Formats: sequence, structure tokens, C-alpha cells
Amino acid sequence: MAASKPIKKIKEKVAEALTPSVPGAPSSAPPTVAEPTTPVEPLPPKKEHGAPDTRTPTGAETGAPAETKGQQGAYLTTSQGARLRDTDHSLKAGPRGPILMQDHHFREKITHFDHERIPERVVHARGAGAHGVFVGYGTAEGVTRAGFLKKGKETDVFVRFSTVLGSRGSADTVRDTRGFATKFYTDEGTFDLVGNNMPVFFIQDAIKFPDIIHAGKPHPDREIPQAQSAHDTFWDFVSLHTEAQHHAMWNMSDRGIPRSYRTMEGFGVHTFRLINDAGETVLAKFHWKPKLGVHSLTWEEAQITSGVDPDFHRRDLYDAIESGAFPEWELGIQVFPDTPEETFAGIDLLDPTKIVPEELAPVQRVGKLVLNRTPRNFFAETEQVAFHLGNLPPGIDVTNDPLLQGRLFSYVDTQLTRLGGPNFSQIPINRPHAPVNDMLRDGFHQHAVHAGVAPYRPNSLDGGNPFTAGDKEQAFLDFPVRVAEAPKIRENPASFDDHYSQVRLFWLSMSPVEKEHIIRAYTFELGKCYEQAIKERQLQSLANIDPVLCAEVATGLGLPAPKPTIELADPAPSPALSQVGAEWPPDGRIVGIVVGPDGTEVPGLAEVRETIQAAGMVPLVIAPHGGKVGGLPVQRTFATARSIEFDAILVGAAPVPAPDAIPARDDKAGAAATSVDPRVVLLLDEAWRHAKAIGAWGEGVEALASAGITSTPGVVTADSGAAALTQVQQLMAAHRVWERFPATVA
Ligand code: HDE
Repeated sequence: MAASKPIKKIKEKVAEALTPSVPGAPSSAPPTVAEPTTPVEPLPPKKEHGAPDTRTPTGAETGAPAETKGQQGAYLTTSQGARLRDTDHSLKAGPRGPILMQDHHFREKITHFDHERIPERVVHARGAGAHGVFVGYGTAEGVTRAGFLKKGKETDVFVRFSTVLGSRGSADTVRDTRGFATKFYTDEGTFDLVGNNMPVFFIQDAIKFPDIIHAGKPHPDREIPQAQSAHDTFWDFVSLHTEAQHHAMWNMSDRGIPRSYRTMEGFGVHTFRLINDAGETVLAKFHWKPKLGVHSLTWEEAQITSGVDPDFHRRDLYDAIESGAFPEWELGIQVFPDTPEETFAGIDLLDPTKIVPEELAPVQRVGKLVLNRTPRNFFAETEQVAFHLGNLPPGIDVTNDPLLQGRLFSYVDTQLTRLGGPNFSQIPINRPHAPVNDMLRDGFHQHAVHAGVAPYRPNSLDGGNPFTAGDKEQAFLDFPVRVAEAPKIRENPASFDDHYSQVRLFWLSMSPVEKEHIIRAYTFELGKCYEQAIKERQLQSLANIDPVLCAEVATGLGLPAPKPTIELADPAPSPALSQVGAEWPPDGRIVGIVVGPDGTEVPGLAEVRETIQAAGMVPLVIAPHGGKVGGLPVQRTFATARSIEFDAILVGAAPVPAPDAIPARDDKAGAAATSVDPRVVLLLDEAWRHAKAIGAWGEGVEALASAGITSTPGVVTADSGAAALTQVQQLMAAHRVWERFPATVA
């Protein structure tokens, strides 16, 4: 009898459980932030969101609408589609009992979760991707038959940007090379242009790749430092393998800390061979030229950003696309005659540690890339995208660059582990948009249901299909380059031994400000090394590049500057390598506008915002509190704003310190408190130090005075917001107020 009460209770529970908790069909009530008690329409996908064409490997549509995704149905189901009543309580022997083995929903949920992670990329683990479209100009038609470069031809693309050394969760703004990998889904098969934001590489032969990466990655004992080259093993390698000096100098330059992915150049690095309709060939190097120009962070900004907003580049890319400021690049090629020597102006085109200065071989624009859609699902798209240098369309072929040759093996090989088997090209983001008709079968994660019985050829059972194609059907051609008769040998060509002349060329091409930044970068990085011998060895390399560079870094390290061990060449500088001196369009640049609390009069604020927007830039109102000021939305508060985010600052008010404000420097010293909120002072102080344009009007002029920022280059005041903005816009065209940086070297 004693048991009847609990049994009754259980019966009640069963009855309760059997009552549907979500009666009726999904309602069409508008989305609400409160927890819905009945199904409502899911929030609509963000505008322009859609996965790439979902096709089977044979090119036929799967029939699944592009919008299909897990969360869109009203009812939760198992992976097999059975609707579930409860996903918050495991099935137990009584409320206090152990979990039952039979709880298949629990097991499915936990098991799947346990296996959610895949290995991160062994290099380039941290990245961000975007969809876009590429339009050919037709200007390359004389040198390549590649269809996607024909005039007006539009091709879907997916681009993944990355850092090299850091783990998947590392900060975006570390000093490192950036990956710039583009997948062109061309009608003639996918073309992957897997490049970097620097045109040279650390090593000349792919067999050393594991070695340079082992040296650059964190030390194997303590696994530090994360995403940094400022440590002993990196500089040990670079100073011992002096072919790495050229790439190392690019990393120490401002190119190692881009302002945004949108302001990076891209380079295919290797020399490729292009083939035209007549079967003629040229050698070529690929370049991406950003519409917004090349623009970098300062080292201090990069360091602050790593803490304040480690996702800075990722956020910037997505924000720009979603605000309609679509990032754009032009694809360019440098073209060289395909001679048996494979050199141009004495430069070995097979040596990936060398560039061909643009002044010697101009970059000819052949098409335009626009990124216009952010991924819907990071894992499905950005994490699973798999690039491969062997993905080439007809009209583009490889050369014998030993780095390129090795990469042709590595990229497919690495996906076997990373993506769990040989069928990774069937993952939606990797599916070609050209019809696929291969004879590859079975294997882990096979998604295709292949028809036919004869995946071999010739055959007489599947009607002889598939047939091979010829020139007329635009078949890919491995160009029959003559291979020199030569002994089998582990050796480089003699021209690969020149490790310094182009590093010097780069150094001599920099403006004084850029040289100063390079000196500081070497001094920082080598200053983080513990081993004296490594610092001394690297100083020897710097001596072989330039005596001033070497002396300045040696002074910073407190070491003597060695003499060069080689005769220094004096190559003509390449102005195209410098980031300073040109002017760029304002698209997507961010202007912060400092205002006071709601109720403070900021004359012309609305007009200033509208003008910024009309110029294609992004205005962000920065106020002491969230919500609205003068009826306009506040995007950043004094607590969330840091100058790193803004390309320029406008100040329209002099907000007084909040009662709980952190004291400004002056207060700490016991001097009179600043009359302006110390967070605004910090914002202006940093914006000034980082050479950004600053403008003020009205009460804002007082704020500048309070921060001690007056009448220096790039600081403007005006009677109205509109007038201050006009001047600031002019200053922004040069990216920074370069005169504000101290430059002690010529
Ligand atoms: Fe890569 N590289 N790499 N690399 N690389 C990879 O492939 C490799 C090199 C580059 O966003 C890996 O899928 C070797 C040069 C980018 O998914 C791996 C060598 C350049 C990306 C690999 C090089 C690059 C990778 C790791 C020496 C610029 C990211 C994960 C011969 C031209 C692609 C993967 C993405 C990724 C191997 C040198 C660019 C291991 C062996 C030179 C942008 O296969």
C-alpha cells in the first residue's frame, strides 16, 4: 500500500508528459525577445544570407532549399526525425536515481557533442571567410584561356583570410603573415589561388616547411608564446636559414599587422604558367590589389586590440559586408616571357624568396573581386573549406618552383586527417559549381549515390561513359614543358644563394616612418629572445642588409653592431612596396563621434552622421551611456570604445567626468582633475598617438584642449561639425597623419 502514492505520482507525471507542451501549428507571431511559449517564426535570416549552391558531386541540384538548416523547424527532433518531448532531463531511475543506459536521446546528444571538434589546420588555423563574386575584365584573354577571366564573366568565390602561427582561438592582430586563399567556383572546375599578404616565403624548398613551422609555433615544452614570432626558436631558424630574411623583414614591417583584411594586398607568391587558346605560354605572378589601399595598424594598436577585441579582423570583415561596404580587390598579373632560364631582369622566377618589382613588370588588372556575403555557419563553411594548389582550371598551370611543387602534395594530404577522409570535396563549401563526373568511389563520408556499374574506362557497360575531353571541350592541359636532363640530386640552383639583395631592396624602398617601425619591430622581437647567440646571429644578418638598421636594433638590444660579411648591393628602390604617400577612397572607414549624455546639445550631429554615411563610411556615436542621445542611437559608450576601432575621431562635446570615472593621469599625480571624462581623454590621447585624424567643433574644442591635443598635424577645429568633417575626410585619404610619427632614420 505504501507504494501506491509514488505510483500515482508517476502516473500523473506520465499523463502530464503525454500532454503536448506545444499545441497547435507554428503561429506567425512576430519575433520577440521574451522566451516564446508556443512556436513562433524563427528570426529571418540576415539579408543576403544563403549557402553556396548545394549540388551533388555530379552537378545535379540536391533539391534541398538553400535555407534549410536545423533550427528552422518548430519541433525539436532526434537526428532521425522523431519529435522529442524533453531535452533537459536525462532518463533516470527516479528523480534521484542513476541515468539509464537506454536513454538513446541522451546518448545521441552527448556522443555527437563529444565529437564536435575536428583538428584545427596545422598552420593558418585562425581565419575568417566570406562569399563573393569575381568578374573578369577580359584583359587576360591574350595570355590565358581560363574562362573565368573572360570579359564580364561572373564567378562565385569564397575567400578565407587567416593568420599563420596562432591556434584557432588566437587573436587576430598579432604580428604574422596573413593567408589570402580564394576559391573560384569556375565553370571549368574550381581554381584555388592560395596566397598570402606577402609576396615572398621563408623557405625555398617545401621540404623545410615542417622545420620553419616547428620553429615558429610555440615552444614544445611550455607551449608559449601563442601566435608570435617573438621567441628564440623562430629567430634561431631565421638566422640560421638566411633565405628566410626577406620574409622576416616583411613580417617586421607594417605588413605584419594589417589594419583590416580589407586593406591587405594578396600575392600568389609562386610563378605560374598561363596558356592561351593558341597554346602559347607566359609565366605570371598573381596579385590582389585592395580598393582601400594597403593600410596597417601601429604596433601599439595591434597589442591593445589583441586584448580589447581579439576578433578585430573577423568583426571588421563581417561588419563591413553587413553594412554594405563590400570589400573589393582587383586581381592583377605580372607577365614574363616563358624562357628556358625562367628568369626576368636577372631574377629567378622559381625562387619564392624573390619578388619582381612592379616598376620592372607592371601589375596588369584582369578582374575584380567583391565580397558581399558573410558565411551562415562558421564551421560548415570557413572551417571546412579546403584549398588545394592543384585545383587549376584550363589555362593556368604550375611551374617547377620547389615550394609550389611540395605544396601540391600537402594540401590534399592534410585534409585526410583534418576533414576525416577522401571525400572532403563533397562538403557543400568545397563542391565545385562545375558538373563533376569522376570515377572516385566509396570511402568515409561518401554522400553521392553514384549511378552506373562501371567506374572505369574504357567500359562497355555504362555506354562507354565517361569519355575524356580534348582542347575543344576545354580540357585541362598539363603543359608539356621540357624537363631538363639532369642528375637526380638534392640541391638548389646557384641563384637561390642570394639571400640579402632583395631584403635590402625592401628596406631601401621604405619611407622613414616605415623604417622606424621596422627597427622597433626587430628590437621588440629580438628583445623577447633569451639566447644571446641568437640575437647576435640575427644582428649579423641585419648588418648584411643595412648598417643603419643593424646599428639601431643593436643599440636597442644593448649589443655591438657587427660589420657586414658580404658586399652590400645598392638596388634601385621599388616605391610600390611602400604604404605611405598615396591617397585612398574612404569606403567603410569608421569615424567615431564623441558626444555628451542625452540632453547635451551637439549642434549638427545628425547632419554629420548623414554626411559620413553618404560618403560610404560608418559613423559610430560614442556617448557616456547607451540608448539614445538627441534622438540618435548610441553605438559605443565610453566604457566600450577604444581608439583602435576608429579611423578618425570627431569631438562634438566636452563630457564631464562621471562620478565613478577612473582618474586620468593628472588626477593620480594629485594635480587638478581634468574637466573632461578621462575615458574621452584616453580615447583622444590614443587616437593622437596612433596618428589618426582628429576633428572638433563646438564644445568639443574644449575636450581637445583638456586632453592637451591642440594645433598639431592632423588635428582640426571648426565652427560646425560639417566643416570639421570635411577636413578630417581629407586627412583620412592618406590613412594616417604620417608626420605625427617620430622618424629618426632617413
Ligand atoms: Fe600553406 N598550407 N603551405 N602556404 N597555406 C596550408 O593546408 C604548406 C605556403 C597558405 O584558409 C595547409 O588546408 C606547405 C605558401 C594558406 O584553408 C597545409 C608549404 C603560401 C593556407 C599547408 C606551404 C601558403 C595554407 C594547412 C611549403 C602562400 C590556409 C591547412 C611548401 C603562397 C588555407 C590546409 C585556408 C594552409 C602546407 C607554404 C598559403 C598544411 C607544405 C608559400 C593561405 O597543407
